Amino acid sequence: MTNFHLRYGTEVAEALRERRPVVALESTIVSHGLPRPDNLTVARQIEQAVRDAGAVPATIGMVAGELVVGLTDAELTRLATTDGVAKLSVRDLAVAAATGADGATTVAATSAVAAAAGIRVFATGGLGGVHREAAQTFDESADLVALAATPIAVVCAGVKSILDVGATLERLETLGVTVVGYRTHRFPGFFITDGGFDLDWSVDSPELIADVLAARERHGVQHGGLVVANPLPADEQLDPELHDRTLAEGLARLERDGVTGKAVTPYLLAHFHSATEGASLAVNVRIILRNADLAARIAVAAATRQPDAAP
Ligand code: PSU
Ligand code: MN
Repeated sequence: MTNFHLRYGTEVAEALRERRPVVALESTIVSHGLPRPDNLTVARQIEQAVRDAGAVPATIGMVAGELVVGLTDAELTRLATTDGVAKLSVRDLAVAAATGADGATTVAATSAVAAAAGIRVFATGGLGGVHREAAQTFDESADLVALAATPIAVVCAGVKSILDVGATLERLETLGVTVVGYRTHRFPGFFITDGGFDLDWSVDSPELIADVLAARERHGVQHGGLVVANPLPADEQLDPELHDRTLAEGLARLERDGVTGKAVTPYLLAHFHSATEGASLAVNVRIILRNADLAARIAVAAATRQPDAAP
């Protein structure tokens, strides 16, 4: 029978035992969010960015039914390069384990597994959210309700404009998910620096974000996720005109091809990457690496503010 306990990478297990900084990373971005062969290269670069900033990367995924916190390079390669890797949200984890599947974890599943493993910081690209036709389709990412229930800091560049950004922010508010801008009062729109909506809170340093985590833990008041929205500098964003054109075309094709369910997000991402001839990919990679760096710096600061270090 498959091992149904979490399996930790050697380095991750050691770091967690010694209470050194660890950053969780998701695998859906690798298997379903980025095109091959760049996806594997980028996955390795993300881990390196975490290391360069002084933390240990823990990429989370499922290999032959085993839920792994800290994939080996061979396992990462397997999830990045083989066909038939399942996209796993929280509700899929146990079925995938029991059936011995290979799977990549979304923001929802990665957050839940990371929190169970005692990891407090997670870096990703963009969150899932409320889709544009959600009033008819009810298509809202499980990332939102998972974050409502999971105490972890998620560093991201907001949500992609393939979603309804305003509705996503409203739902995050309803669900009690804290959202802070990193050095901004505007919620970023992933490829574009400004997603068009204001934020209540802006924080200026990794240390201050670590203080937010420490305050939550010491208050002992039950909390869900802390979204740290880290925008790309304006001169590095995707050309807004190209962005708008590509988005309109992608949404039209989605409807034409009748794509629904969990295939929607990967379909739109793939359209961006092919239609912009790599421009969106370069921007995407830059976003993830910046988020990995910031998450690692938060984890480093948080390691000096452990929950049980309080008097
Ligand atoms: N948004 C992105 N890139 C991604 C994803 C979202 O900009 O790769 C992935 C993440 O893993 C996220 C998932 O958790 O898609 C959301 O999928 P859905 O909308 O089906 O919940
Ligand atoms: Mn969906």
